[in-house]
Amino acid sequence: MDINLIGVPVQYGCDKDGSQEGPGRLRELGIKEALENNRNTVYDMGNIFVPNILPDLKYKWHKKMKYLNPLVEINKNLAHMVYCSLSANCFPFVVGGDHSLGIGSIAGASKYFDEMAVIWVDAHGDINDLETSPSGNIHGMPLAASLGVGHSSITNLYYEGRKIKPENVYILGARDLDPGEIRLIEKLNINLYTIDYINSNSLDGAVKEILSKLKTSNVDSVHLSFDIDVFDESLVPGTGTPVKDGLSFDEGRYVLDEFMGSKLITSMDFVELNPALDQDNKTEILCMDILRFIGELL
Ligand code: Z70
Ligand code: MN
Ligand code: MN
Ligand code: MN
Repeated sequence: MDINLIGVPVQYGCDKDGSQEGPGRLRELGIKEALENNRNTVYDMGNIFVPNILPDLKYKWHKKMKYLNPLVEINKNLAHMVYCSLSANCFPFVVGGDHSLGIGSIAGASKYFDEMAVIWVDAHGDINDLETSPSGNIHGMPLAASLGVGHSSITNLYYEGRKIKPENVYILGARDLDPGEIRLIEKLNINLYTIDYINSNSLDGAVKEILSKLKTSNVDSVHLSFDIDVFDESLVPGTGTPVKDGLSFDEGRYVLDEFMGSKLITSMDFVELNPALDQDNKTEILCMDILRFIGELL
């Protein structure tokens, strides 16, 4: 398959310096070669343009949502790059950068497909709106925005209206949800597989249930949004918000093996590496191991 590698060197969504170095660092470490093999050709489409905005200006566009207008512009461009990639029969592989880029990748992919599902693999739900967000950081809002909940500049991004239906959303690995996120997940009846659920049932059971629901629903595509903070904090010091009790390396590989191996996945995000926070290159080495594994599955 042909893969379009799309970098989004953005940190405005997490408001923590360093995430913008993710795509560049992963290129230095050979992300293109990691994803490429006999079956795959990787086209490095470069980075989506990210303007330089001084931190003093973060509230210039909205009193709560930080860097709103720059993030809208970046995500609109990303959405179009994802849409054009799919239109040319190329798999969009989007590398962050922080998770605010999920707004653009889901907008672009959902415009191309009729009925898209989203699997959100993350320690967080990223399903806050501007009212429930404790931080004003837009990387905590992409899933809500894609469901049509939140500020209209992000819910109507790239095209008017909601991008995905709640019954087509699957959250896996969550263990740091805000009260407002739990309320919205319950209200919309979103498929939620928390670490608590996984520990009292099984990871295998959760993954198999997601796959069986996907196969029996009428979805024609699945976007996999993978936040590396789903891994346990001990494995990923180089991410903005490490959280305890996360997945082991083997569990992360298992999840990817099952999802990518199912051949249902039609686009993907790989986000939240922050090279500036890494310790002994631990996180970037893990990322490259995971990316080589993904390359074998694509
Ligand atoms: C919190 C918020 C978040 C990632 C932190 C945190 C969100 N729920 N997402 N790190 N990747 O600010 O909305
Ligand atoms: Mn996230
Ligand atoms: Mn659609
Ligand atoms: Mn996260």
